[in-house]
Amino acid sequence: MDTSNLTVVDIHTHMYPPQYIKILESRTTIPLVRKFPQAPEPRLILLEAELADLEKATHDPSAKPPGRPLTSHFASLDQKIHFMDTHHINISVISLANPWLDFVNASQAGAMAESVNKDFSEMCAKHHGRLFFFGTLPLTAPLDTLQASISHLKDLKYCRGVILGTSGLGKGLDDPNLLPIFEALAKANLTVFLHPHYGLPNEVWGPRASEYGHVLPLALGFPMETTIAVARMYLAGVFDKVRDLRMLLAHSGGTLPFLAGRIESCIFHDGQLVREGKVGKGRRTVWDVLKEQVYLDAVIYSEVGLKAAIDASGSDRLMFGTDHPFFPPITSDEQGQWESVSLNPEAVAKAVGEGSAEAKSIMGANAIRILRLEEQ
Ligand code: 5CU
Repeated sequence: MDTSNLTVVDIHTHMYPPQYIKILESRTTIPLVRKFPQAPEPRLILLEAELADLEKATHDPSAKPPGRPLTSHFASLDQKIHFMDTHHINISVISLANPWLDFVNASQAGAMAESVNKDFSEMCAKHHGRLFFFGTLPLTAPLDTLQASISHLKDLKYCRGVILGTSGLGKGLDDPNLLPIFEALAKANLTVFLHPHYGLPNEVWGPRASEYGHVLPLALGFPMETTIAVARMYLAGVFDKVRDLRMLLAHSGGTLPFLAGRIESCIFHDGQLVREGKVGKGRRTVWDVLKEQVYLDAVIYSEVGLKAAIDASGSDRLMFGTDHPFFPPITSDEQGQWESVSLNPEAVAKAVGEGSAEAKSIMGANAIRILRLEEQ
């Protein structure tokens, strides 16, 4: 798609501030950054599915390097701006990449969140009007620290929401103890960008998993994790209890647009739920929640998935993203065009027509309206 005449907004784009990278360098368990003799750049090891490769490479210098190269794209602001310019991206809403502060102990999480959020604020201020951010929450900290962090984020000029993983306070997003947090976020008008990290248990990938690179955990584990997290929230009634909660789901909602019909059917055919009176008239269905409280990114790389997302939530609720700095080109120059970026505008053009009003909305206008990117 020719994007040169469009306002393009990237709402799914990550960074690790340099001080966060330092913490990863000091760690011995994942997430961590480590150098290996067999690789020119330090390696960033994030996922449980990378543990077997980490173990092998630690003991065998000829084994393939684990994880992914930690290139300058992960921590350099200049590099982010260069990437935006190269891909004609006018505005980016940046967020800390996974696993955020999920591994930080309770006593340090509050201060670390404050410092990471300050780093993001300062990056945005350096590029006023081009950068906004989703803040990071200290989820392992006591509840009052967490509430204080939301109050802090609410007043930060460039903050438009928070990025959240699926573990919540440790028990998932259907945990009743998380309700006051969702209420506070909704009251503060902060959109929750829900992003996966944990995937599915390693056993699911089978004994030959290491032959398949990152494909299974990233292509299937991540979307299933998001789908399960939102389904649990729905079944626990979180969306009804917090009607002003707005969730932006990564990767076009995982598989939720495709599976919503099946989830619905399983609900009204479930004897237990029917007996408990949970399937009565007036119930808001998964479809209702998808159209009223959910936004989806357009990071799905094909018009087939994108059309399902549009059918489920509406083209006025979809927003373009890149997932930078993940998925760099393997064989061409990282400073040039990334195929992982061009696939998504191509999917938008195929799904709704190049130059159409819907394409304009998905590529940028929706994000400007939903995330108030004209307010500065
Ligand atoms: O390549 C990966 O592992 C990832 C990741 O960890 N997080 C993300 O947002 N995209 C890809």
